[in-house]
Amino acid sequence: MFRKILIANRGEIAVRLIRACRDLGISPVAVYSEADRHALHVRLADEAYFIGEAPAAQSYLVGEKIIDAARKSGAEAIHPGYGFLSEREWFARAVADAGLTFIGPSPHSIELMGDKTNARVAAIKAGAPIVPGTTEPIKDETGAVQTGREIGYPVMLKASAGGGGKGMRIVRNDEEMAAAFQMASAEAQAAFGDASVYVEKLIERPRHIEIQIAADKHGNIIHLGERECSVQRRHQKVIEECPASFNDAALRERMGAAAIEIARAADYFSVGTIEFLVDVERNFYFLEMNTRLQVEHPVTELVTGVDLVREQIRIAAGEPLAYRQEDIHWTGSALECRVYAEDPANNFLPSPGKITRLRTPAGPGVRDDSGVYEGWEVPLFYDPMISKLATWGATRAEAIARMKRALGEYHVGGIRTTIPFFLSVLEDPEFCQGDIDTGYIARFLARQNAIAAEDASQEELQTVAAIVAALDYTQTAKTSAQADTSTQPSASQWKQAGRMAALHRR
Ligand code: MV4
Repeated sequence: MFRKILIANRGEIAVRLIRACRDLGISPVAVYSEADRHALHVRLADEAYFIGEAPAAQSYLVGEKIIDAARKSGAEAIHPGYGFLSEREWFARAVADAGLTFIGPSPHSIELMGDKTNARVAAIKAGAPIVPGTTEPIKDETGAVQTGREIGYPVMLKASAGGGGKGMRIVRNDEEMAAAFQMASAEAQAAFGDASVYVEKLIERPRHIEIQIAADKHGNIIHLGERECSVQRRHQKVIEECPASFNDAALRERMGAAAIEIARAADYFSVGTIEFLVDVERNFYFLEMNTRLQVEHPVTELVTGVDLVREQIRIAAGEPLAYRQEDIHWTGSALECRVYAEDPANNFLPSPGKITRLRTPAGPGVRDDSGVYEGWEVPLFYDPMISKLATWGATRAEAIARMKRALGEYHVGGIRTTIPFFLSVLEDPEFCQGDIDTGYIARFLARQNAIAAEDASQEELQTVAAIVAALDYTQTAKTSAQADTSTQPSASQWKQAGRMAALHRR
């Protein structure tokens, strides 16, 4: 086993990796940029190396600086976390060339799965279902129309080099195809430097379900069940859960088996995730593979009891998996909310700044993977996620109730966070019934906006009523004074006048 590991990341995931190192008796080494001098991960590590200016392109994305820091510290391995260098095949190769161990899969697996059409070919080889469509890029508009007809509309154009929704276009008929093909190609070229586009059948109202796998360097592969990640906003996951509320043991078994075969076809070792779309009839289709530890791994850990980071480190060190498939059991239900320094009342605008007060939730079934502390300033240079709040319950309803309890305890002063947004989602009957798909959040926000607009027009009406009533009261008072009677305004008139005063204070 390694004696020292360099952690090539920041924020909550760096803290999570440091904790795994401690549990294994390994000394954790941090790296930090100018903006992270006082960050939590730097404080918790045994040593920390400065790697450059705040922009990630000058620090966390510079492989050479990170490998230099590893050499200086005497670390034997580098953990990339997620994002940054985690899925750069050249970095995995450079780490190996420096005589160090990359805690992740081989450069070959990263490269293979990085290309979506290659990944589809690997899935076919594995005998796994893929979304009907092409495994070769489309040549021109004529080819696009022909393919659209063959597959049957509606279809989706996707960038071969893509992911994350860029270069994607829905096409519903021949007439739309030519323009959509041009747009998708141009977008793919701009975003990935590769204009290749392929075609898939459009899956309407799909769920995003992913299978966690773990594979060692001795050919053993297991799956750890699914996570439901359908609750997304603009291709960013917001709430994840394990298990998926619609799932059952039989479907989990089939999806797990498909995921294992796909991992085998990619000669995969390390932990990894196979993404699927699941349609309304519960058919599942391979989408892509993520060749890294994922943000949402804690929900799987809470339900299976497996420490995925520990397994990932053990695998990198060449040890066999500590579990056989029959050792994996799923108990209860877990949810995760990604808490962001963003203002949900202002279209999720980033809200960096100093955390002046911090009270974090705890108690039965609560896990808070945080990267911040009171008095620290959230920098504007990186992803503004400040913590991942996860809860476990014997049932999904209990996990939801505990999440509400935990969010209620959570107080972050000085910056805006997405905590109030989560509280409103957890009150939504559709969410609570598990009635979710990848379009859920867009529909939820549209509904909320409609309610807000209705409230605003109601308030306007009340304001007009208040002005009319107040004018009427002034008239009445004058008349009363003249008539020398002791007319008192009614309680409701006071309320209206109060509303008018409030209007003037705005
Ligand atoms: C799809 C799809 C429907 N049909 N493919 C979006 C990101 C990219 N990785 C895959 N995506 C989708 N591919 C077919 N053939 C719907 C989506 C999709 C989506 C997928 C997963 C999570 C959220 C999503 C939100 C919108 C669309």
